Amino acid sequence: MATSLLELFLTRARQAPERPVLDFEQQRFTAGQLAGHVTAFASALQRRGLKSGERVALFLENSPAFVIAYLGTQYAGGVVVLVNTQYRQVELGHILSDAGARVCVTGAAGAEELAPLKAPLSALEWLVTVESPDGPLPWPDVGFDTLLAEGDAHAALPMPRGEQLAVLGYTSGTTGRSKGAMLLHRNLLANVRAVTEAWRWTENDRLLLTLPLFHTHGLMVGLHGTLSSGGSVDLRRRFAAPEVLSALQEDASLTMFFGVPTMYGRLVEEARRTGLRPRPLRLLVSGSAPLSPQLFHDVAETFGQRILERYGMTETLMNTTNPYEGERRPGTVGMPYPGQEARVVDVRTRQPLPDGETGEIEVRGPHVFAGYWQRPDATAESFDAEGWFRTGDLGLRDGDGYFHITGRARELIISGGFNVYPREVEEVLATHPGVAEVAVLGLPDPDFGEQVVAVVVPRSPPPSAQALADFCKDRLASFKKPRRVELVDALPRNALGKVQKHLLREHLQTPAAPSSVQKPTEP
Ligand code: MCA
Ligand code: AMP
Repeated sequence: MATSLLELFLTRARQAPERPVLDFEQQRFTAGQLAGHVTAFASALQRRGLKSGERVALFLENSPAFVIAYLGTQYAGGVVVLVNTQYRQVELGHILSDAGARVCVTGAAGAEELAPLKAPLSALEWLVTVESPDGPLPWPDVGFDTLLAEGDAHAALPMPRGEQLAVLGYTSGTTGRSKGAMLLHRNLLANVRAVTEAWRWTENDRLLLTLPLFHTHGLMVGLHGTLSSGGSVDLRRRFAAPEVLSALQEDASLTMFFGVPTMYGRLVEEARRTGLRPRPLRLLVSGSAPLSPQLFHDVAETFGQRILERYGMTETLMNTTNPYEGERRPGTVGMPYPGQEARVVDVRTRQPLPDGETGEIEVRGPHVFAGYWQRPDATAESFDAEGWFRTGDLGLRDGDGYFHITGRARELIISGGFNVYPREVEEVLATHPGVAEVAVLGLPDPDFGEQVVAVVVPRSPPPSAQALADFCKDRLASFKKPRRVELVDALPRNALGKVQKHLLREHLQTPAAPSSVQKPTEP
């Protein structure tokens, strides 16, 4: 029995080395070729001194190099640290130093972004660069291909054990700083088994994957499912509605597409605009953010297919899914995957609630992570004595056993499937000289689901919305910048001094738009 997803893939690759597994732009990799590169990468890392349990950050776009470095790091016994490619100085400095990453695999732009962080990133010793950097770097670096050539593609290295740490996924920054969710090899394996079983994923499947690999949806659902089922993936650098629609129309070998609701909204628009219709696929999956029943019906009408919506988290991977066979119910996230549990509890008493009543969703099972990296306090707060994990999502289970997500207990904005923690944006904006006080919140957005809005008490002279958006963009990922800024005289606070964001939200959503609203120029 395999003890890791990696072992499952390497075993499959030995059994059927000629099977195509990965297509990217003009390149095709068979399972045997990919396994050879993974093994070479792993053995080269070990030769260069990487020890078991040491962290290797991937700050990389979708590419075969990402897949090789991801699996190769695990085969070398290392721990992968996933980093969103949009992250800038504030996020990079925090994540790479918190994780104590010793190596970072990145491109030329990534290396340039990292360079000013030489001092705070004291654990970082060397870089692997997939493109030649433009100038000198403050760390020694080795080219990706050179590293592969150093390694032995036939080395027989020890397999990671199930209890060993595989990945740190940074998430949930309620304090403004994200925490590393510790995912063990056995978590990855248990969840991918549950997902592939629930969705009847087989070696005959071919997935069109445009989601970023640095997040759970693309990586631990899309890539893991492909590697463990023996199917193949058509991996794209990024999502673009016209290209996806034409691939779905022309390529009869594709059987599945996974996306966030923003992608489906754009695909429907593109289909209506062009009159093009995709061929029916075996499976369309949506997740990472709520899929509105309206969009579910729009896809059904335009594509003739009922999307399967599922619910997951970085800490737990996939939690619940609508049925593959049986009714896919819009506005719900279905039931727990096989071998996993979910329940709804009262937020105060923590007692389980009857069906139909709203509380916090908790989950338990072999897919649930081992805790937050070096944060025993945060870990203890997130679990109860019986091992139930508090998701921070509010919802209910209906009489037929379908879970519905109705809100969030924690402050979180989900914009186009990317998470934005208001506190992190507030902390950055508060350092702007024109800002006396600031509150950040999410408001509905037709494309991204929610948009980031900043309410600012200005100092004189008041800053422009554009100046504040640019200020954020220089320091944080661009998707976190406010798309709307409102200047106010004071923030509403309760008796304890806490900003009453619900009042701000109501005020901002009233049709008579206040005169002080400013919009940064759209990108
Ligand atoms: C890009 N921009 C955004 C977003 N994406 N702004 C707000 N929200 C966004 N999601 C900004 C960029 O910063 C840029 O601004 C401008 O929009 C255009 O950038 P571009 O790269 O062209 O964006 P895009 O191609 O239009 O991207 C939209 C997208 C993307 C394809 C929907 O956001 C995306 O890939 N989302 C998927 C995220 C995902 O995989 N989430 C799963 C997390 P400027 O020009 O000013 O720089 S895992 C998870 O949630 C759990 C586990 C689960 O259940 O799956
Ligand atoms: P992340 O921290 O990036 O892993 O995001 C996880 C969060 O995304 C969950 O806690 C939910 O709030 C949200 N989420 C994921 N899938 C869905 C879904 N299908 N419907 C609503 N929210 C979702």
